[in-house]
Amino acid sequence: MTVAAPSWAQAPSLIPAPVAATPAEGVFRLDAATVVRIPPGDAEAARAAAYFIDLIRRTRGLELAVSDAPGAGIVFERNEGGAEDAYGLAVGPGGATIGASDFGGLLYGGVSLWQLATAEAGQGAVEIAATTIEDAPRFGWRGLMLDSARHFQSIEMVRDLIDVMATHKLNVLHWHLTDDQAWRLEINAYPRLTEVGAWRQQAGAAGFDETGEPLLYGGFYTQDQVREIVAYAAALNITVVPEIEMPGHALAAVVAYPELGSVEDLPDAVFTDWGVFPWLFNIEDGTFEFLETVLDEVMALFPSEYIHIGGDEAVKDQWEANAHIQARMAELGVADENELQSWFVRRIERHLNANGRRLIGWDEILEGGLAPNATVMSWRGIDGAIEAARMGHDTVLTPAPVLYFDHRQSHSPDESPGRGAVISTRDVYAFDPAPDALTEDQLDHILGVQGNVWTEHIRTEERLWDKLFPRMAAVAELAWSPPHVNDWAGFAARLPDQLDRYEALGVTHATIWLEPML
Ligand code: TNX
Repeated sequence: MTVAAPSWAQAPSLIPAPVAATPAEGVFRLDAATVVRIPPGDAEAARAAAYFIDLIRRTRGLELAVSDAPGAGIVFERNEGGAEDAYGLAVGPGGATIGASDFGGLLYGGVSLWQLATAEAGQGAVEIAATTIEDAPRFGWRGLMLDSARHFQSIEMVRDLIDVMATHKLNVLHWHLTDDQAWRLEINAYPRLTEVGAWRQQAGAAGFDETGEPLLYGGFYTQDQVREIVAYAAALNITVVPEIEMPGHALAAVVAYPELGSVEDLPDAVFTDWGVFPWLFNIEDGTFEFLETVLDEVMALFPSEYIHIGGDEAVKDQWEANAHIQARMAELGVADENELQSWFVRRIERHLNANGRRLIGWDEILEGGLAPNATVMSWRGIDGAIEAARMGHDTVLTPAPVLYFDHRQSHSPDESPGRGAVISTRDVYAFDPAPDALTEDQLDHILGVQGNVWTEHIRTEERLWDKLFPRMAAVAELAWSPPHVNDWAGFAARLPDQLDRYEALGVTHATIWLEPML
């Protein structure tokens, strides 16, 4: 593909920006009479077209007809041999053609055409300048992590988020489902995980109703809801990667089933406070049986290649203080607690691999020796990614604080609560996902880029939207667009249209992002 870097002034209003766009003569008028055409019997093209039609209906109020008969209009067609999720889009006076070899490409071609159709806000018919676009993603992992443990989001919010992710061409929802403060996933074999672990009581008087009964808040996702979400995501080319935290961030599970813990003296309820806590799973066979049973149910629900096992911030004090664990370490011949965590993770990896899945974990899984087939999610900067790639392991970049959406994004006193250090949309955009420290071959181990939204400070869904947008648009461009497109001025020029689209879709977004740009 020849790469003509569009100068930002004349680039089409697409986020993420395409690999190449060439202006052509004329305009295409999209109106209520426009027909969307799909190849007969092509179910994936039908789904991609249905999403396009849905976006047009929601944002321009037009109800477009779909047909599998040849003719003029918007044509979805199949090509042979394109790269994964790649597409071509040709807009001319007579109509538009979207060509791709796979479902992702067809879907994203439709998303791009929808963006061109919404470059001007407003309802009804629209004129789209003729153009030819060739496009393909830079990375295969274009992710967003949602922390549903610290604060619970309704299943409707999760579904809406998936819908908006697809408009950004993002394709991985990493779902943080367990932590010290809650266990959010129904597990049939262990009902107390959600009966006990999904609910919290606020400290002090706020934790009781007027009759003195405890007031609990929280919630969990049933397996039926999860199956629906996974299918909904798959229909938008999004893989849901579940995260089950171990050996640390385990308090909710340990409160529900105290025999899993490493100390006798346990809190009798799930914590309402944030931070790094010492509760770890122990290393008994029964605990591995528990974890493997949980993971079996998880694998049955989530068809993703990767299963995230956490691994972060496991302070080892309880393992150090436990004589039984120390004796077992001597038997196993592991030198210290980091090696014990490595032994733990390897054991879990064998179980996942035996079931045809791959293990991914936070970069602490490097300490004490990386499991043989593990993928590293680098959050403490990018050092973990560099180390992993040099060892020949795959890695995903999600460095704190720059890709951490729990941070405030402005100095405005009106902004909703968040972590102190301000990370603006511009800061996100400035992140370089190709570290100089790596050779070309090592760079191939970078699967992609991900924004993380931790929710300690994000109590309401409205605030969550606000923290996500428009910073998610910047992550989308880092993950999708080739390096030659990276240009803050160009992105900033395309951003107002993106905000109009958010408004048309009913997506709450921050406006204070403009502040650091002025
Ligand atoms: C660190 S990032 C954590 C999370 C917190 C986050 C807050 C990571 C793997 N662990 O438990 O929510 O910081 O920014």
